[in-house]
Amino acid sequence: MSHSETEQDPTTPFYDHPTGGWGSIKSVARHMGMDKPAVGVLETLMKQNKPKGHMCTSCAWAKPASPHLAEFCENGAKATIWDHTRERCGPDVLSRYTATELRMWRDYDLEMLGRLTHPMRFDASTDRYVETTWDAAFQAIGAKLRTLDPKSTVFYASGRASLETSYLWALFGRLYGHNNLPDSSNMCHETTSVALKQKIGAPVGTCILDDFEHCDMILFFGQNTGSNSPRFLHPLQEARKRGCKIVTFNPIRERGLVEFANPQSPAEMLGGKTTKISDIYLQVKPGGDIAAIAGMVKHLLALDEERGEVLDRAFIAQHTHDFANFETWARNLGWDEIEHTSGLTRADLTEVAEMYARSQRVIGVYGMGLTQHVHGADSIGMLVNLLLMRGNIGRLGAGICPVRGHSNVQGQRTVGVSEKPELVPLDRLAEIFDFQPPRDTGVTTVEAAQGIIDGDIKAFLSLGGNFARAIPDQGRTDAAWAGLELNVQIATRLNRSHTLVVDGAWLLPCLVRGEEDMQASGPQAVTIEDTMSHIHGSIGRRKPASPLLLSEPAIVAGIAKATLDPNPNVRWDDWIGNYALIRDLIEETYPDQFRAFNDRMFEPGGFYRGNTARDRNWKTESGKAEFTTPVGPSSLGQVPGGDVYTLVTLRSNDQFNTTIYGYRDRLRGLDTDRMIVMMAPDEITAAGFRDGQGVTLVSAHQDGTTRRLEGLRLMAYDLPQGCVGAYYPEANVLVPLDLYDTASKTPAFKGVPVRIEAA
Ligand SMILES: Nc1nc2c(c(=O)[nH]1)N[C@H]1C(S)=C(S)[C@@H](COP(=O)(O)OP(=O)(O)OC[C@H]3O[C@@H](n4cnc5c(=O)[nH]c(N)nc54)[C@H](O)[C@@H]3O)O[C@H]1N2
Ligand SMILES: Nc1nc2c(c(=O)[nH]1)N[C@H]1C(S)=C(S)[C@@H](COP(=O)(O)OP(=O)(O)OC[C@H]3O[C@@H](n4cnc5c(=O)[nH]c(N)nc54)[C@H](O)[C@@H]3O)O[C@H]1N2
Ligand SMILES: [Mo]
Repeated sequence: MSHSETEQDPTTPFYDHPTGGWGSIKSVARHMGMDKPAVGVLETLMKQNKPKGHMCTSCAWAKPASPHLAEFCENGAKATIWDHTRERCGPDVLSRYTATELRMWRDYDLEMLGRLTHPMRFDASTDRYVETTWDAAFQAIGAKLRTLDPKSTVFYASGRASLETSYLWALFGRLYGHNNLPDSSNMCHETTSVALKQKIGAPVGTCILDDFEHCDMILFFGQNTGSNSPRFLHPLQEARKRGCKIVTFNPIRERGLVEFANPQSPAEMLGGKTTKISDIYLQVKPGGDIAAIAGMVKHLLALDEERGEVLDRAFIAQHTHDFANFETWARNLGWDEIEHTSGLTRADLTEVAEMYARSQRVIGVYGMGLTQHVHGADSIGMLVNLLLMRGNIGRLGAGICPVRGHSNVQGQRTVGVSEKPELVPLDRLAEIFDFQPPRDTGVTTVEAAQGIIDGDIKAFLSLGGNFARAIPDQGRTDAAWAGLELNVQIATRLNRSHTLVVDGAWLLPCLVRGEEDMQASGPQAVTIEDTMSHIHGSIGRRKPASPLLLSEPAIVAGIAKATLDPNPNVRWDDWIGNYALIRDLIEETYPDQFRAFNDRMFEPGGFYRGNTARDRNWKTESGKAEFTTPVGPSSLGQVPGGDVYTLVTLRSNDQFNTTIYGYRDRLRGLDTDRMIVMMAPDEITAAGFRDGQGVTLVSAHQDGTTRRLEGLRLMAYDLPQGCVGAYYPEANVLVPLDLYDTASKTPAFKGVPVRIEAA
């Protein structure tokens, strides 16, 4: 089950084409029929991710300086089609349904109502949204916020809003008086921000696209490229063709990492040819990555002892700290424990270690498979340890490459959307805007949810996203939502979070990135930061879905103006009239990273804001890169036993987070109602069940709370022993709110203990 010579997987009922190939284009075409795209969407797509075009609202993958003719992928196209649907969800549509009814709808059906067109107020007496005006909304929200303790309010952001909007959002929060600025990144790569900061002194990845042209090995941990960052498949395919080795660690054999057909290459498309992507594919147990890497580390130490020159001793001496402790820890580990916890064999792990020892330039890539575990920070730490052993950070063709999620999630943190005041230049803000910024730590996403449950949080303002549906312990917060005094949702389409309402809920519809944003000084551009710290300008050219829509910066400014006392240094109207002034403020706040911001924003490939770790300048406690050693009784990771399984919550190929585009998980060969539990066929039998049987998943987390998800069906699927898979967000009721990475509070969405009951 572990090695990868590719054959048709017998447990995938149908599988038409490899990712990137005709299958993708067909899927997009089918999709277009389904969601009624507005006219001209194909033209919009052809400009996507190109200078003077708009930057895709799907993933955060880098945008190359020389874009392909069509620099978009299947999922980027879906995102654009979704944004530019012909369907409208205006007051006429919303007046037909009560919130109580809408709450019962599927995520897909809510969003299928189409683009929101009017500002709406929730009227508790009729249990419906009713039309309002922008001015009424701003004044009422401002008046309410003025009566509340700022610390009892939360300003959540989902990683899509531009740098300009995000900067204003964070500034508004601080001028108002709190650092309660959690972000979707708290559920995602917060583990990265915390772990990489501690290890190498920079909270983001060190690689840029150029590195992928020079590496000779790539180690892939828990990142599903084919579905979640498909444009990454091009550099991967190129690397493979150069002879670069690729090794993947993932419990599931994800198609995009097995093989790939390039839609930009007529020869591959017409010839039905594909490139094999992974040389070795290891189906590690969920949470078994620390053990897997530890096995490789052990073998490297042995090899170095045997033949020398395997470790980069000069680099270790000059650039790292605490190697000796780490070495002792690794030497003392037993292979039995490593094999048991990782689910992989010593032979496989030593083979990968030998390959690593032969390679000169190695990149470690990772995603949610590492970050969303209770020991997520330790897993990232281990991958960095492995890279440091051979000096693979701060050198062309090598480095650590977290693949971020939302298209501007990294940028939001860069410009101040953070609950951690130590990451924000507060003194500078104090100087520029002449105020006393709050210095106390704000709430993370998990703490915000707990605050809503406990009644400590009175107001929730959401810059995009679908907080109530994306967080753990969905059910528990749903009920508590009614205790809020204010719920403000800035959004494009209706979702579950908009249906959990109280008197005092507002639904404020905004432009999407592809739409023209006209302000006093003319049409505006915005900027975003990709996963490789490059900043790109983005211009929307399409006619807005409704004349009543406002831009995100204008909505933030509208609420802020109605809330705050006047301050001569805070000029909301000027800033909204011309976003270049907001970029000037960003430059003034972060002069090293955003030098000449307005002049450079349309540089092909984006401008690089730099990364100290890439230059081997380690801004850590010791001034060096840190070797870290996992501690604690289950430092290698946990393996559930008896009747308890590790539940991994998964994205399908047909969704963007809680936005469900359709019910086909094409790359995994699944076409279902999403209410499935994937499980290894022999384990289904061993547990006394049968394929297709109706089951209920029950949380095995022992905290006295009952968590159950009924209406599921077992689905035989190629998974390691001891784990099951189910879709996010449907399975979020099973994820305990207090099950998170201890260092960063990122929920452990990939390591949820469950039991299976027959329905
Ligand atoms: N089309 C599309 N694109 C997206 C998104 C989307 O929903 N749809 N979401 C965006 C966002 S916000 C994010 S954060 C990213 C998410 O993108 P990814 O980081 O790829 O996240 P997931 O799809 O949740 O899971 C990643 C992989 O981890 C594997 N895995 C699970 N547990 C483990 C483990 O313990 N170890 C290892 N090694 N692997 C494991 C799973 O099998 C899966 O293949 O994608 C972004 N892009
Ligand atoms: N079980 C489980 N749970 C998870 C995860 C997991 O892997 N497993 N992944 C986690 C991760 S990585 C993330 S990032 C979070 C995602 O959490 P969120 O970012 O909060 O959720 P999304 O589903 O991305 O938000 C979708 C909504 O955003 C709104 N929207 C779309 N475009 C725009 C726009 O341009 N502007 C505005 N204002 N609104 C817009 C629409 O109304 C849409 O309904 O979920 C987390 N939850
Ligand atoms: Mo994410």
